[in-house]
Amino acid sequence: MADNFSDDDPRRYLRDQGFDAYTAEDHATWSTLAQRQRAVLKGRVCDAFIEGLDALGISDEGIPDFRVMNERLKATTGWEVVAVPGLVPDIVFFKMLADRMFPAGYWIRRPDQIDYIEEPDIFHDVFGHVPLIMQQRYADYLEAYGKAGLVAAEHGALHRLARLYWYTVEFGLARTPQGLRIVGAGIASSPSETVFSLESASPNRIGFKLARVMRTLYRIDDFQETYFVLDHPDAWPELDIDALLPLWRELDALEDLAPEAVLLSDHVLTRGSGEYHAAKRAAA
Ligand code: HBI
Ligand code: FE
Repeated sequence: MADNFSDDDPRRYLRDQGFDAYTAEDHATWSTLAQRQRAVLKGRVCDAFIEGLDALGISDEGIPDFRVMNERLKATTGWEVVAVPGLVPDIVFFKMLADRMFPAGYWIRRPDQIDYIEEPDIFHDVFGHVPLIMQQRYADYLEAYGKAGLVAAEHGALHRLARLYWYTVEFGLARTPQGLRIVGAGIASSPSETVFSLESASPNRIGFKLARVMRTLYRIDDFQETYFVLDHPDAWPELDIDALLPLWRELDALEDLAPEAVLLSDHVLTRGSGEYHAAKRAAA
């Protein structure tokens, strides 16, 4: 066992994917999820996402083998997917990203959990996150995010980094000449949020600004009330530590913003009706 490593040492959390241990049922669960998701993503996710799936051999046929994916990923952006047992501590997560390792759960949900799981499984982590890591700018952004996270941890700014990840890597949208497209893994691995994020009248869709996002609280239990929109599917923010430190100090003097807040200074692409979450609150 890897028990000689300290809690914040990434090596403590590294596992073998155990590819040969997946059952026929596991592979069938993957196929169901991947087929459904590829169909709903057509015309909704950014092109680079589909290109990444194809280039990595992430298919509908069954759970991908990390050894095969990693050959292609390493050759293209120098990244590697590593198997972990579940959520790793924030510091470990940041260290892994800073080292161009993307932690992915290796377990897959049971058939009775097909539409909802509490913790990310291999389908969310690999199908949702890994395709865009074939893009150099995205790969660089994730590495910069990890490095910024390690600094944030020393400056009481972990929450700012978590909000940034949430509203870009997990729930980001982007403008394209063909219209809005999905870039976030939390959306791209969920059939219902794939449709909701782009087509519902309920959520706000607001132009991405780093400081704005770092002030904004988020919901982890339901669809987002606001999606932030990059100018382009490859327009990931620069994370310059020398600029982040003074920014965090400025933001500490300001109130946090509610997930549904809209400011006069926002570039509002869609002002949401809020109807979806209002109905839920009324029913509760
Ligand atoms: N661990 N395996 C795993 N996957 C994540 O996405 C993850 C994590 N630990 C912490 C974390 N995410 C986030 O809270 C960070 O963005 C702060
Ligand atoms: Fe995720």
